[in-house]
Amino acid sequence: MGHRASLHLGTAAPTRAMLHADVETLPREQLADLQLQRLRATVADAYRHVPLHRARLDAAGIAPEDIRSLDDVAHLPFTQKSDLRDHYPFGLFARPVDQLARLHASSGTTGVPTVVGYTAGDLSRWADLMARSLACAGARRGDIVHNAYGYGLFTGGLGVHSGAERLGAVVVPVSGGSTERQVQLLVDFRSRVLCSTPSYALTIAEVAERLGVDLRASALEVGLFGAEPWSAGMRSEIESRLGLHAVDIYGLSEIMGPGVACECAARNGLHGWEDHFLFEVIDPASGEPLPEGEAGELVITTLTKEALPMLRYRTRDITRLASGRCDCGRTHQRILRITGRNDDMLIIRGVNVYPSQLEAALIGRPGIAPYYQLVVERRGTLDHVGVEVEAQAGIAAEAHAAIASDVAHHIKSMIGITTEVRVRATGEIPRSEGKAVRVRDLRPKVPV
Ligand code: DLL
Repeated sequence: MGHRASLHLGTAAPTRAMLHADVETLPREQLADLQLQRLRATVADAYRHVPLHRARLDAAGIAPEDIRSLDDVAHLPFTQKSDLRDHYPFGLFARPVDQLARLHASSGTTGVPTVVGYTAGDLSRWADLMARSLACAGARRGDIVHNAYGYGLFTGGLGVHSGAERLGAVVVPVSGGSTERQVQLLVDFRSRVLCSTPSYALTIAEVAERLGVDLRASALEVGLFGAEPWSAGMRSEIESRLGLHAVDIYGLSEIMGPGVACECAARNGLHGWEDHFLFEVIDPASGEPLPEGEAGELVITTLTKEALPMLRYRTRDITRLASGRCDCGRTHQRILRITGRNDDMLIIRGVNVYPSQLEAALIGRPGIAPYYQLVVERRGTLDHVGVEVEAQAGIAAEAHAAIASDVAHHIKSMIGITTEVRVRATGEIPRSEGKAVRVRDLRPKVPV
C-alpha cells in the first residue's frame, strides 16, 4: 500500500503547446465546411475506386454528388470489420498495391486477419496526427519518448514512433516485453514520456517496485495510454505508481491507428481530430444516429485517407460525443472515455455489463492489487461471471474470504449483478505486455 499513501509526484498537467494551433482551434463552422468538402471528395474517390462502396452506394441510390451537407452522411451505407475480411487482403483499397507504402494487420479471433494499407501521403498525415496527439498530451520536441507499444503488424508501435519523430522527439523503440530491461532504460535514458497500454504500464510499475527502483523519482512526466479500455481508478493507480500525468489516446487500425483522438490537459474526453475524420454515434441496434451526448456506437468516416477510405465504419466502441467548449481552446469534438465494445458486452441476468465497469468497481478496493480476470460461464440457461482478483502482497490467505465478500458486495451495489469473487495469491493473474486479456469466456460457442 506504500505507493498509494505517497504523494502523486509529477501528476500535475504539464503545460503544452498546440502543434497545429490554427486547425486545432478552427471555428466549428469552418471545420464543418472543411469536413463537407473532404467528405464529398472521399465519397467520390471510394465510389470510383472501390467496387464494394460503389455497389453499396448504387444499391442505396446515392451518387457522390448527392452529399450536400454533413447530415447527408447518415444516408451512406455502413462499413464493418467483416467487409475487410470478406475482401481479404486488399479488396477495399482505393489504390493499386504499387502505390502503397505500408501494410498493417490485426490477427482477430476468427483467423482471417484484417489488413490495412497506407500510401506515403497517408503515413505522413498519420505522423502529423500522432505528433499532434503527443503534443496535446504534453510531449515536446526534444523529449525522450519510451515507446513500449508493440512493433510489427500492430499499429501501436510504428504509429507512435513516426509521430514522436515528426514532433522532433527522441524515440526509444523498445516495444513490449523484457520489462526489467525497460525499467533500466527508463531510468538511464531519463525518458520523459511513456507510451504503452495501461495494463503494460502497470506491469512496468510492478517490476520496478520489485527491483527496488522508484520510477516516481525518475524523469517520467507524461504517459500516453490506450489500445484497450481503462477506468479512472486505473488512471490514478498508474499515476501514483509511476509519478506521471496519464492521458488517454484512442485509435484503430481500420481508420488509421493510434492518434485518431487524444485527451488534452482538461482530460474531459478525447479530442477527435475532425479535420481528418467525421464522427457519429449511432444506436447499435437500429443503426440510427443518436443526438449528441447519448451513449452508443462510434462510427467514423475518414476524410483524407487515400489507400483505404472508410465510409461510416462501425467501430463497435461504445461512447458519447461532446462538442461544447473545452478549457484548452481546441474546438474539435470530444469522444468520451470508451466504456467497452459491443462485442465485449456481457448480459448477466438481463443486466448489460462491460468489463470496464467491473474494473471501475474493483480497482482501489482494500486488500486487492489492480489485476483481474473475468471468467464467463453458462450455468443452465444463465450466464455466470466469476471475478478473479489478486490479493495485495503481504495479505494472509485467511483474509481472502473477507476480501472476496467485500468485493462481491461492492460490485452488487455499484452494478447490480451477483458475481462469484475468487481471491488469488500475488502473481497468479497473468501480467500484460500489450493488450490485456480481461475475459475468459468459457460459454459454449454458438455455431454461426
Ligand atoms: O489499438 C491502435 C492504438 C494503438 C490505439 C496505441 C491507441 C494506442 P487496434 O489494434 O486496431 O488499434 O484496436 C482498436 O482498441 O476499436 C478499441 O476497441 C480499442 N481501443 C483503442 N484505444 C482505446 C482507448 C489500436 N483509448 C480497438 N480506450 C478500438 C478504449 C481503446 N479502447
